[in-house]
Amino acid sequence: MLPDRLDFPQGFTFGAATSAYQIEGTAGAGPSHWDTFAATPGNIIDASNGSRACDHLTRWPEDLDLVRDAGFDAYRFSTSWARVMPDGVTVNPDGLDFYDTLVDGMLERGLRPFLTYHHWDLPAALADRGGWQNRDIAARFADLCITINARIGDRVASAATLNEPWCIAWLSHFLGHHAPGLRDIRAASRAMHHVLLAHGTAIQALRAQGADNLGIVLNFETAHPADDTPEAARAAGTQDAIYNQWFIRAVMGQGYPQAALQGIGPHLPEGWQDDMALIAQPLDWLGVNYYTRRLYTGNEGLWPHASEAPGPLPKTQITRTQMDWEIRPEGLTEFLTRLARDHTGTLPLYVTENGMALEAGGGTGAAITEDPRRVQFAGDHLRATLAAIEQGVDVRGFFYWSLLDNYEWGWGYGPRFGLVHVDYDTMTRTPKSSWHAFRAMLKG
Ligand code: PNW
Repeated sequence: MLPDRLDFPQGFTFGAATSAYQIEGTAGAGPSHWDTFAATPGNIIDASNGSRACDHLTRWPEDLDLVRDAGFDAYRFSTSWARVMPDGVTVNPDGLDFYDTLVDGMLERGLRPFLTYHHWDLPAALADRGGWQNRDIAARFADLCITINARIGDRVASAATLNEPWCIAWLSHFLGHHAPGLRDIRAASRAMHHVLLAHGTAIQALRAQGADNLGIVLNFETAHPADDTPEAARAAGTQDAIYNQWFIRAVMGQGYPQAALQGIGPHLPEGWQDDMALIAQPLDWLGVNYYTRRLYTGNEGLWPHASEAPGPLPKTQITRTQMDWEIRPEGLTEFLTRLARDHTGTLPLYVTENGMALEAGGGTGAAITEDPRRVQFAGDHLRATLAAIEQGVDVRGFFYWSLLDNYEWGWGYGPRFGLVHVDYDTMTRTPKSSWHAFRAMLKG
């Protein structure tokens, strides 16, 4: 069961979230480093890519109807860098037109547009010039943001610079699971800094243009020791520093955490300390993505491995999702209260992503529309959000990930996160019971 809408503060925003590369299809966009990564055998478990995805590029009116008809107030989407600037620099007018039309489509349906400027589809031309390892990425990214803001900024309700810089930097350059697929501490360390420099530079440029309601979306994952050895405690601590503290501390002006700086510091670009003030731009809100907890033994090597490489999908279990991610709603309450206490103070927080992968029919052979476990999951995490609000944390909204089943990066099209089922042959959209549950909650 989902909680009652009236349990939430007045004006609390309910939304559904997606990202460009995962749903649009790449027709009309320039090549991105995700196309390159996906074309390399072994990187994507089903060897798929985002070339067609959910064909949102042509089916967006139907998709926005689904957001509206569920009763959501808002829609979180991202702009594709490779669509707006196919070579990373030159503006593609058709790309901007698409987002202009899309935003108008949201407004026509009474939906508030929550924009994310970048959700991982970096133009291949920029990747070829070093991508996030190259300091120049900060200026390039700021240019992207002001170009988009100049066109649609008058109509978006709120904008985030980046989605999940941990994934952009560490998962992609050290763990090698996302584009560009590197396993290199120097590349990773530079990306860990440049991604933040890009954020700060973009916020400053957007403010100069008059933009407001600006934030960033960070991901948080509980890191606990697997046992009571000192090795496990140390590994969980290192992991927490690199995943849950590095970015929030930097953007809040608290400096990089010592436990991560020990290993990363020697590889950071020279003079990085001079960038910290620019990185700590005042923000209007923080986006919190939360999914799971992982346990650490200390046997993971120099750096604890935060993420398993994509592998065969286990059957969804009661306590774990189709991704084999542990279901632990109290972790969301813990992060929201911890963030307010240790980092963000009174800054408004939004849960910008939370959701679960579940095979069609919930793994039980039931109809593809039956996903009672997702209803349970969403209800438990909404109640976990309420618990943080009751403890005084200013949480302003909750966005379910995701509106649609879509391209789950290295996992391809296997995991299904959607409130709406997508048949990848016919592209037919079918609302699941979770979509109906949100509709019942939101429309009363
Ligand atoms: C987030 N990890 O990704 C993204 O914002 C979405 O694009 C994605 O579909 C969603 O969560 C579900 O996975 C993550 O390995 C991907 O720790 C991987 C990790 C974390 C977040």
